Amino acid sequence: MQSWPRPSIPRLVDAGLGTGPVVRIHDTSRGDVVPTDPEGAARLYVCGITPYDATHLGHANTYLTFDLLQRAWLDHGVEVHYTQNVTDVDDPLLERATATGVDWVELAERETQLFREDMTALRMLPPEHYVGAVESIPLVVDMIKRLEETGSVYRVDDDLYFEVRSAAGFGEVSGYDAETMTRFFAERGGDPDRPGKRDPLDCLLWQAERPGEPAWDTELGRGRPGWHIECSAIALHHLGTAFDVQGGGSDLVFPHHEMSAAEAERATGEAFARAYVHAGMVGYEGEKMSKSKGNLVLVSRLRAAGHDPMAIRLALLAHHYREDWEWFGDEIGAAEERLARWRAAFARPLAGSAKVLVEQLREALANDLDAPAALAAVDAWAAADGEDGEAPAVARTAVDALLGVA
Ligand code: 5CA
Ligand code: ZN
Repeated sequence: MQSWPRPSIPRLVDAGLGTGPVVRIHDTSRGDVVPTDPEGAARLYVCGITPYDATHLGHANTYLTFDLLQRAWLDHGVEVHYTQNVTDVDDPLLERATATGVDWVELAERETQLFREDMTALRMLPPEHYVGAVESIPLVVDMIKRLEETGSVYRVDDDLYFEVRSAAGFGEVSGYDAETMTRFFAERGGDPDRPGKRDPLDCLLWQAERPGEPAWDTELGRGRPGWHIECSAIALHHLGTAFDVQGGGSDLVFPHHEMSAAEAERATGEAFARAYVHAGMVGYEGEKMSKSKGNLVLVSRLRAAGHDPMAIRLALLAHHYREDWEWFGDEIGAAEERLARWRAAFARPLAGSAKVLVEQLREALANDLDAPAALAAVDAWAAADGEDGEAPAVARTAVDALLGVA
């Protein structure tokens, strides 16, 4: 699939400012903030959208988290290889297409295009590989065949299931107990009660054709991929094993990231990712913002109402990425006011020391992407008088490079 255009990103090292520190980030699996240690280049996979409705602020918040991570890595001096998927065939997409009388392919294409436009407006770094589930079916089939060779695949009717407990590390991503796993599995697309399964948590790898639903002819028969294997197969193909970070929102901790990791580990005998990073949930009207509930604040609607995408970015950055928080609407006004203050400060002939600001920004980001601390540092710089007598251009460049706010 086509990705979206890459925003310009200045290199602070070229401005004589050296490089940033080692980036530390919270790994759900270890339950702790840990240093990332990319060997040469950092490899990042982030779970992409299921394109049946437009980008909302929850999505934007999750993708912004991994945009910041990439900016911190780039500033540290490592290259980044970034892959993101699009779940362009799945139950909720097909259900929405049927309910609205739209062709499912058209629906997916339209919403994916709107997502690209929203990501471009928000100056999000694009993935190097932006990959759909449909175009990845051959990868999925290959991976299921590898799993079959390990003896951990079985049939229920004509569907194929993975024995999750055949992976030694199953359970280590989330750390959840059996009861929590079962509850989330049932709530988030799983089928714990299906007769014929060996373990309630075993997950669907391949779904045989259902009447009226799309299916593809493959060596596994006519059907379509399950959800978790989609991300395992795409990530392994484009990034290899033991890549640096598997990312997404915290609603993907279990089952999605647990299952993807178990499948990949069983198929390759190696770890899937080195760290699992999860952004908090953005809520609205008292509940998690979600396409299925319809309580959405769309990025495209905020843009159409004339809000500067950089203010949308700032409104999200005001919350630490791991926080669960609720959108009330007045955040955008506060962010616009902050953006105006910053821009006025950048337009001054002389300003405070940019070196101090750059150091504070780098430390804040390297410390588990502490965006609120970074915003506070820019606020303080903008409020200080210009007695250091420096041109504000360096500070502006740093805010652009590290926070993506132009
Ligand atoms: N296609 C799958 C991932 S393979 C999927 O979860 N798609 S999604 O469209 O439902 O979500 C896309 C991304 O946005 C996921 O990383 C998800 O965790 C995140 N996300 C969804 N809702 C919210 C929310 N309310 N707040 C924060 N992040 C969210
Ligand atoms: Zn995924």
